[in-house]
Amino acid sequence: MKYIFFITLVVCSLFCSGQILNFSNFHTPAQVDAALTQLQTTYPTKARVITIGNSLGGLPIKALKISSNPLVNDPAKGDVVFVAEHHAREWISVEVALYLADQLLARYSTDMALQADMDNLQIYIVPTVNPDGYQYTQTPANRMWRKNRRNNGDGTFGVDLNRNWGYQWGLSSGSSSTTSDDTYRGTAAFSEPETVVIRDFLNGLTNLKSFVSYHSYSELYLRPWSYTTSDPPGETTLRSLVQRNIGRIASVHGHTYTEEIWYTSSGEATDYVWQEKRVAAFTPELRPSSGAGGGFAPPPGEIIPCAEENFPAARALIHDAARTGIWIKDSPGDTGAEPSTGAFWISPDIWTDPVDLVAGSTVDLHIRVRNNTGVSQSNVTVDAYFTDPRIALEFPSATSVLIGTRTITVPAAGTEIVMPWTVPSGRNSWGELHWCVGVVLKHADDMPLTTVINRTSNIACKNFETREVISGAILTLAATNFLSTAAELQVTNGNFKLPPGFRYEVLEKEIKREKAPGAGTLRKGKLLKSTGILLEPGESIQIPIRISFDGNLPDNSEFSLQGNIIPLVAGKREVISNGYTYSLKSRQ
Ligand code: 0X9
Ligand code: ZN
Repeated sequence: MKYIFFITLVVCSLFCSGQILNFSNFHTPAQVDAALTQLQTTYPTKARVITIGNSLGGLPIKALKISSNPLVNDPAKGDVVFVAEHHAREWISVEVALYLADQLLARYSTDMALQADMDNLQIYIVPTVNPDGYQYTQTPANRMWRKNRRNNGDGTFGVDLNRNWGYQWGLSSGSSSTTSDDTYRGTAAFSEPETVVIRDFLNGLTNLKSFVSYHSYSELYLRPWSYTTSDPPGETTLRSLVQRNIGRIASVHGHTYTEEIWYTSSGEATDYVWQEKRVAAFTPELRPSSGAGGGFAPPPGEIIPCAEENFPAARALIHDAARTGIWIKDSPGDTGAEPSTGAFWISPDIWTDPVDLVAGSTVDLHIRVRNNTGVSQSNVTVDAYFTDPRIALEFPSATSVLIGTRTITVPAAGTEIVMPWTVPSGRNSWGELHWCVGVVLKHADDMPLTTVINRTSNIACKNFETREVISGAILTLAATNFLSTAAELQVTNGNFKLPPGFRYEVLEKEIKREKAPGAGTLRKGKLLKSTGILLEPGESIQIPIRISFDGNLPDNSEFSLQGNIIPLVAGKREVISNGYTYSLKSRQ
């Protein structure tokens, strides 16, 4: 009877949850090694244990590579990296990493959406960044050790590996130079083999998409920057990922992780990754929420619920890294593959109507949103920005300006949206009339993991030349007399009341006239008066008009120059009909 019960349990663990590893207690270092080997043995075609380097004490730093062909590096696939236990005492981070590996492998064969995502990726899971420290904390007296086991040569031990990374290393506000301190940063950036191993491993990947560094505790979901409370470039992109992931975590057991931490840390892992790679890099601080829940040593019963709630957030990042469902072209030849190749500032999916961009005028900005998921996708956010491309080609950035945001449903065939854009006045930082419009597409299930345009199918940009309206600017009014009779062209200010201080002047001496091919004999045009010009049939004219105004035009003041073509009785200045009018408008 006992025997049958045992078999039932085994069958259920294999076929019900698919879980292979045992999470009833924290894994010792030897058990972590055994667990990785067990996953490789169970899934030989999907999982491979690789040693990516050694700790200071000579212990291997291992990664489990999960991929449809783990023995081969496939540069076409995206790389996603999860690491845990920079800090020795943060044992639950090891468990969350192992559980993630176990579940990804277990679900691969039955969850077709996950399988499709995993087939596009190489996922690397490093459960113990700091094996020396992890080993050290196995002795109960050392359970609260945080750092690695560097002999600092002054009777103290340990460098805080999460203060040893090379971006903004050494700031006294976020790390310590005192060797005995828990946040001792080391003698130099990357002085420690453990941070070097992870850094070099990341540098060796061809297509890094995202990086997660698990810590505990407090139930937070942190993003860069860590060294400062200022926002990083790409803040909006990172924040929407954080909020989406927090939502996923909360949906499992109702634990709402928060976004903010109350102190700064410099030389932190995800700061380096965001700065150097511009790929989504997060520091989840796992269970418990406070010291009352056990702090760094929560009861083992917390392992499974903590790992369960963090799985969907990791799963979502994996989906973002693998899919190009909602997308926009970087260039005419872009197929949606990441990264796109060639020029990435010429998106055919971003254009304006009219094409002519007079500074301060409001034009229609058109955006084509593509969908290759085969089904309609709702709640897709489209954010459009413009920016000075000589400062940063990043959307958003500290210098980009939001043009508009729309939340739309994208049918399977894709869609086109239009929003008004007030063309920037003035010149960029290089003195050019040259601006870039960037579009960011976000869907809860398909987010950009980077702000690097050609590395995500969710972001595209297009460079535009503008025309400045400044006092003294010359606009050209062009007209052709398509009538079979001579006509008079009059230039007026239409029905608009010109803003105070605004003037225009027709530059009569610079008028250019030409006969259209096939039109009748060209007679030298005669100026009837300063704004009335005789046009023969088929004759075209370009009239330069200098506009000027005192000071700045008030916001949104409109002016319009109107050309009226009035057919005349041959040889006489006698109006036949009202003719037609057209106009040149702007707004500032
Ligand atoms: O201090 C740390 O290194 C992390 N907290 S812990 O309690 N696990 O030591 C926080 C790192 C902060 N990171 C970001 N804000 N990205
Ligand atoms: Zn930590």
